[in-house]
Amino acid sequence: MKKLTLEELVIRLKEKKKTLILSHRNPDPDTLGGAFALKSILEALGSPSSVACADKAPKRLEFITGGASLEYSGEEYERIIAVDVASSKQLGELEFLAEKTDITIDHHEMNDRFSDYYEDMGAACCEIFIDVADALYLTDKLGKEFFTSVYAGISGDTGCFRYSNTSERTLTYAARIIKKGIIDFADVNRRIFDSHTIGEINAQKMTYENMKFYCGGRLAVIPFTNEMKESGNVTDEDIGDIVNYIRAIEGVLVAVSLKQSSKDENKFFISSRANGDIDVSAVCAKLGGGGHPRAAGATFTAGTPEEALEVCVSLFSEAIEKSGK
Ligand SMILES: [Mn+2]
Repeated sequence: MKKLTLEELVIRLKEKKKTLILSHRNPDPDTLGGAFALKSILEALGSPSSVACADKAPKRLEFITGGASLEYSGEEYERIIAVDVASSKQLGELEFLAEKTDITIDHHEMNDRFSDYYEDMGAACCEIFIDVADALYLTDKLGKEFFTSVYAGISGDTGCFRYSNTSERTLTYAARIIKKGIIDFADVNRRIFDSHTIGEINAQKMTYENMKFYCGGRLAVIPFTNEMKESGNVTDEDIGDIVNYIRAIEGVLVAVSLKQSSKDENKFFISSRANGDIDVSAVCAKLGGGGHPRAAGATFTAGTPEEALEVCVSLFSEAIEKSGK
């Protein structure tokens, strides 16, 4: 697996090839924004491109996808590029495409590097596509779709420029985009952060009724079993960013949502967030996952939801106790 420089990446992207772009499972604004930004770039360079993802895009992110289906058609492609995908597992049901992936463009510290890769540990993977467009002298030629996608990814991964990953570069790139005057950035922010379906509101209600606290209130966990999802009429998509709600509770250092898989009752998904200096990606790595120090996830197997909760509580409690916070 070769580490590419920006120059090498740009040379590879210039090759005209029918391209499949992959986003990570449970897609967020950064992976979709990055994938569609890359699609704009490749099409400007004469390469027809499609985006695929194991999961459907949430409705509120259709402004990025344009409502396009992200289902993998099984078609043959001359090149596959993964965007914002930290490990082959993150491809979900499209994991079988990992070994066929030519290039991965990513910003996660913990990355499996399952293909040749270009990485830059910026706040959002989408920051990279401004660098790529600059290097290709395309920045002035790309239109509203490209800049809306990039802005969505940057805003999404920085919590609307509130998280500690926000850098001078993040703000400079956002300012460059806003200065163009061609995107409705307030609308993008509203769609990402201030728009919820009834299902999401039901999931929030269920979260406040069922959240559990450990470590003297420093660890908050919301377990979602299939039984709960069914009784509350809540889908996996509705639970997507529920972890941020318990993260907002005063005194909570680590917030975790633990979701039982609808397809396999022994499979569990963890989504974790840290408020302080606790590395949740190191905890998730112990379960085969990864991510960023303050936002990470993992998928693991357990016999029952109770057992999964125990594993999760013991690992995160240990990390909190060790941190001395
Ligand atoms: Mn990202």
